[in-house]
Amino acid sequence: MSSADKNLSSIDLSSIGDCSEYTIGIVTSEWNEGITKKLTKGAVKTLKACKVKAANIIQIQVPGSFELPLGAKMLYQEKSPDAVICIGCVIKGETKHNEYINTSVAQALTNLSLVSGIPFIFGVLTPDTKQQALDRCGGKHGNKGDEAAYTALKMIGLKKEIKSTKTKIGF
Ligand code: DLZ
Repeated sequence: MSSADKNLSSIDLSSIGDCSEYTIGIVTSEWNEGITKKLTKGAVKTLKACKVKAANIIQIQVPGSFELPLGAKMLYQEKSPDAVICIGCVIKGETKHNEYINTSVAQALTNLSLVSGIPFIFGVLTPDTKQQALDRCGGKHGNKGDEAAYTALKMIGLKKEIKSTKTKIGF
């Protein structure tokens, strides 16, 4: 099924375990604020639906998406969360600025995840048009903020599952 036919936020929260002790950081970019606020709202709603306590959701803002990795690193260093969700929206313009920002942020968040061992979630919309962004922050393609939160919780659960498994993995 193509994404045009599917509400991407039809996610099954019943597969998520007990999240009541998780601490989650959310870093939101102020650029395209009308969109990033809706994405953030969706992420918070999903975290709360999975029993993450409001007091354990730490939210900060950065000026633009390019600043997401550093904001996320600062939050990680100061607050030791179980995951950091990074939310932004970089709309394609007349120049290649969007490509530079998106590539840089994706690589930096990948590096942060691998070095730290906790998930830094790429909740950045990279649309060609504002309408495509609106379709993905509570429109016809759901809310990618919900999915970012879901992904964070799934990855924290995976880490706990691997840690608690009694059997040896591999040879
Ligand atoms: C400069 C810029 C432009 C042109 N477009 C966006 C955008 O669509 N979305 C976004 O999140 N940020 C944008 N920025 C700002 C950069 O992310 C960054 O804040 C500045 O280049 C300063 O480092």
